Amino acid sequence: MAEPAFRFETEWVPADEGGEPAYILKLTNRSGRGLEGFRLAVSGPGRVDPAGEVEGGSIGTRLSNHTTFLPPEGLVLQPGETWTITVRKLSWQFRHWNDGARGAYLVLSDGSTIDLKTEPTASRSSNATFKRGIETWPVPAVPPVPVSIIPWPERVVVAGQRTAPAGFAVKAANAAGKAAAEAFASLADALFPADGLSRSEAEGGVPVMLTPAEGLGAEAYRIDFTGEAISVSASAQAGFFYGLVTLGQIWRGAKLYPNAYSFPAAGRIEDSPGMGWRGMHLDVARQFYATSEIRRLLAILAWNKLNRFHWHLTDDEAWRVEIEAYPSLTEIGAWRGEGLPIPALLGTGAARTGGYYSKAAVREIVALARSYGIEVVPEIDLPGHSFAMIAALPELKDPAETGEYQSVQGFPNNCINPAREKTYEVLDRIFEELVELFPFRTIHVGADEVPLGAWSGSPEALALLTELAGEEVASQHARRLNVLTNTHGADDIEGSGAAVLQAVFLERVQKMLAARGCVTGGWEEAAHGNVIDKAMSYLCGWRSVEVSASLARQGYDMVVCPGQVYYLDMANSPDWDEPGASWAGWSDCDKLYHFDPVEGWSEAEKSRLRGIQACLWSESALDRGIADRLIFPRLSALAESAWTRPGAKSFERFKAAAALMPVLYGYP
Ligand code: TNX
Repeated sequence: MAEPAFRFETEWVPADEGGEPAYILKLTNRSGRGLEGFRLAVSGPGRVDPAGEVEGGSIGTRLSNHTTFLPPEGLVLQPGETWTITVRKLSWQFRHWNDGARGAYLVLSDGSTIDLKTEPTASRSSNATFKRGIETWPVPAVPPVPVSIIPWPERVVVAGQRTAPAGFAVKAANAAGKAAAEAFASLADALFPADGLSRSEAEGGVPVMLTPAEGLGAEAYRIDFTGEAISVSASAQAGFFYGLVTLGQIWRGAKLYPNAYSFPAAGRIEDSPGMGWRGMHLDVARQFYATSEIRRLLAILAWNKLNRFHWHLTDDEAWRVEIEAYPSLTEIGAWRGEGLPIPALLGTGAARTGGYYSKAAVREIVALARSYGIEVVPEIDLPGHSFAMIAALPELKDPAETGEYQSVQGFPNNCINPAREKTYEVLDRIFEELVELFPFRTIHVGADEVPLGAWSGSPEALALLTELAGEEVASQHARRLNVLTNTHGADDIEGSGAAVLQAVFLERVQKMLAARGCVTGGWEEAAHGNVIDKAMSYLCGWRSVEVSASLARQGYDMVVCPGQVYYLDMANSPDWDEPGASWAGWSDCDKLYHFDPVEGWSEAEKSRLRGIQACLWSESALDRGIADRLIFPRLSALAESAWTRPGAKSFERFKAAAALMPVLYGYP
């Protein structure tokens, strides 16, 4: 193959080299002609924020992590020459191999573009091979328990062993059992298509009787092994389904590792979940995941007995769900690329990329999830994180707004305006369509990371703020305009004008949803102003277990997901060769498994615990090998923390069966 005409390399010089940290970008002209009048566009998770000092060139445009660099005036990059840019004093150091430029291209004077091959950023502190793909533990010769089950059940008393059945022929006695049998067959088929786990008696399937039982919770089940006979008792579809999943897991252990695991000949398993909310959040805004990927993820969640899918559908970078009333949301908001309202962020190249879920796709996903016992909670992130939404619907902004405020991720003026009637009119129509799509009637409205300076240049918002909090607060707020904030993590806005405005907004939004019979979800900042109805809402606590405890004490229902451990985008280790982020910390599977989400909580606080969830924010998930590495096996450790009572957990037992759990891509 011919040498590419341009070579692009980036390097990170960490502080521990003794000097100042620096980010170095080099463009070499390998073509036969001089290059002039061009710009270099780069993006990746790490960003060249306004604090950065650039040598060797200057900044042309910047939007969040997408930066274009201009060469020095009059530069003609001659064949064989290299143009070097050095950036110092960034607010955030790069810490992992996926942080630097992951996509780059040249924009020529006629507007055309040339994609540049972009190798991950090398670090002077590490020459270790970049890690991607899943690392887990091998199944040991002698596991601590004879049956392979994750999450571990409440009570397992099994004895003896029999040759694992060829597969199961599930027999249902009622409608719930029938639905569970069908869902299990489709799950087994989706995850292990060639195993024949679900098969007819004609094909050697061993009958499994689904027996209706009173007195068990909806997700509880009992399995009885008596010689050749296997039965699963439950009171509802979910219980039957989970009983079958447990049987399937035992079967796979015994089949794949017959010397390590066995299929019991006698005994009983009794099981029910410790927590009611066992979830995973997936950010499909920063990276798009096709319906087929979501389908597989749902199957994996079900195999882990997780029952909530928090679908983060919108953010600054994209709007991913079809809304018939406002087609521009997806026409404009679902795509990024050179020359589009949303630039080529997060390592996507010049070409237009992206996507959205049609209503038909959403319906299919929701129905599939339900058959697997999973409720889908859509998130429409408001009033902040709305750059894409505003790009599509500029009427959500005060037309007289001036100046700039910036979000923690470097998006300018990214909050829809709480002082405009139009805002509520638009939201009402969006909610109307969402409520129809998502039968669980729980809609998460975000409320995270509104910048301290939000709406400080909007006369309409300042007038409303004057009305609500007086002139002093409003004029103080106006002074935040054009002041750079959020430079070292999201600012706490409690007590600020932004918090007052956010609170009136949320109060109204929550009422709109409640009027449609919906529970409102929010990130912990939705508690600012204490305005949302606690009986019709829940919060996701992301800062720490302590913050979640204090919100529970105030009476909020809590889903605990602290960034340091339950954010799957945090890297598995602090090392450069490990992909992910580490702004909230890092956490390997061991740490996640042993983490106590209610450490130090009183009994009263615990009564507000709905459960826990893992969150995958997708800025770092630049390729699917990284996504795999971030999700697995940590997702299963979260699942066991949610289902299994703390006293019954065992990391040794978990590790021994972890390799049997299905994964998304299995890429190296
Ligand atoms: C914070 S914590 C966010 C997201 C980012 C994530 C990256 C919270 C509710 N919001 O917007 O994607 O950090 O880890």
